[in-house]
This record gives sequence, C-alpha cells and structure tokens, in this order.
Amino acid sequence: MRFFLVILLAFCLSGCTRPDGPEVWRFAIEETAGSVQDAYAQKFKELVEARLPGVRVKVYPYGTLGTSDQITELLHMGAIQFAMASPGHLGKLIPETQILLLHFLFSKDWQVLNEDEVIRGSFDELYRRKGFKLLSIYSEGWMVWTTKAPVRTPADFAGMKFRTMTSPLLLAAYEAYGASATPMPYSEVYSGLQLNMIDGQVNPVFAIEEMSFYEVTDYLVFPRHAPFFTTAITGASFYDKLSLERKAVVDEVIEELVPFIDETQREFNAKRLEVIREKKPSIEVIRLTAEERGAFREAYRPVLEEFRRGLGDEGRQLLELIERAVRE
Ligand code: 6CS
Repeated sequence: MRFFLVILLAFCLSGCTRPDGPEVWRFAIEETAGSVQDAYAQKFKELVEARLPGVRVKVYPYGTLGTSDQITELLHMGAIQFAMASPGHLGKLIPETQILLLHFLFSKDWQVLNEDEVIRGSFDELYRRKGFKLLSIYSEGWMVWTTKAPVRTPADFAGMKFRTMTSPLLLAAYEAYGASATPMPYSEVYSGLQLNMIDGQVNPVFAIEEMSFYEVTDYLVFPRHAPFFTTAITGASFYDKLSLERKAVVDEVIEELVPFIDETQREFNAKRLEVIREKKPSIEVIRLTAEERGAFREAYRPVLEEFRRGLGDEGRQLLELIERAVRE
C-alpha cells in the first residue's frame, strides 16, 4: 500500500512542472518548518535562486511527502531532486552510514567527515552505488534522551520501551543499555509517548521542543554520547546531468552552508532549551557525569565490536580511518 502511495506521489510530482516556467528543484526534508533541516533547505533555496534565475527551489517539510524512507525512495525515483537522509533511517539501505550513529566516537571534531578527502571519498562512493550524490554531512547537535523516569545508569533503562530511529545499530545500542528498543517513524513519537506505547526517545533539543516531546516526558538527559548527523543528498544522475554552471553553483552553495548550519544548530539548540524550561518548569535536566558516561561506554563496547565485525573490509577501513582522525 505504502509503495503504491509513493508511486502515485512520484507520478504527481513529475507532472507538476510547467514547460515554459523556471525549472523546479524539489527539496524534501525530514523535519517540520522551523527546524534545523528547514533552515538548511531555505538557505539553499535563497542562495540557489539568487544565482540561478532559471531555477526555483520548492521545499517540502516533513509530513508533506511521507516518512524518511519514503522521501529517500522518491529521490531515488527522480520525483524530487534534493533531500535530507539521516543515517538513523538510511542505515537500512547503506549500512556503512551507521558509522555516523556510533556512540562515544565523535565529539566536536566531526568536520573531518567532509574535510578528509579519503573519508569523504569513501562515503561519496557508498552513496553513489545506491544512485545518490552525497552533498554534505552535518551535525544537528547532541542527542538527548527524554524519558518518563530518570536515567543515570544502564540499569535505569531496564524495562523501558525506548524509541529510536529505524537503523539496526541504534536498536542494538539501546538493547545493550537494557531498554526494549522500539523503532518507529518520527511522526509517531509524540502519540507513542502520550499513549505509553513508549517511555522515552532520543533526539536533539531543538527537535524535542518543536515536536513537543517534552510535553509527554519528564526528564531531559544529556549523555553526550553522540551528535545527530544527517546527510544532504541529490540524485547521482540528476547531478551528473547538470550544466557546468549549475553544478558549480550547487557545489559552492553546499560549501557555504557548512558554517551556516553549524551556527544555526547551536543557536536553535541553546534557545529551545530555554523555551522548554519556560514552558515546562517541572522538567528535570540531568547531565551525566564522566563516571556515569563511563558505564554506558562500557555497555556499548560489545555493540561496537559486533558492528565492526559485521562491516565489510571497506566499511571497516572507513571506520578505522575515522577513529584515527577523531583521535588525532
Ligand atoms: O528522530 C527522527 O526520526 C528524526 N529526528 C530528527 C531530528 N530529524 C530527522 C529524523 O528523521
């Protein structure tokens, strides 16, 4: 049923451009208007339209074209030209992107993912094999747990139904912490918490505010275990067929967006923590100590090793390169 909906949507979208009007580039994001991804897509639209008068960029916020998986499918079919594809979901299709979901690996030095030519080249190749052109990898801020009971140790997760995105590595992580990991699409998380189908979830602060997850949870736990990474993508054949001028504009805009989005996510996350505190003064903020983080790191060790074993040679090499680069 879902597949037919995607086909129908793809058919409608491909018939929507007027032959005499500007070319429309459709950009689907996995978040709502006002989010970090929306800020990225709106800035992309502003810069591209200013430099390419023959192009109009139309941004589709989450909910207008379906779930993350459906957006990826639409891009693959050529019904949309640009999209955000978060490894938290994309990991089912490109398992190596789950490296970006690993706990206790990245801190502030994640820019190496775009800047190191070998690392970035490996990701480019993995995306291209699936028909995508990777434009950028960026962080939307630290992942934060929102729960109905306090969490300071892995034992506190026991019996907790905890929502994660749908990539298998995330499920393995929260199972290792002792929770009952429950994958579901972003759009179902609020009602899941409200109806007690789940007892907690994990996302950056800006998302917790704009999706109102704080309304239906009581604790905000900052473990600083992982940033939320997403990737901006386009279709490989769409990109390859662009004129030299258009390709150069896309490339330069993507480059300019790197510092812009980093500043934006920092600002959004800081401000929205204040908003949550104002709207719900009873919310309790827990920041894990180094010792408490150590217990989670220990529980995570077998997950990392199992993941490493499951990666092919290429993926394992990429992981080792990143580990080395982050250490350095
Ligand atoms: O939790 C999720 O599924 C989503 N979270 C964010 C912050 N962005 C997109 C993703 O799908």
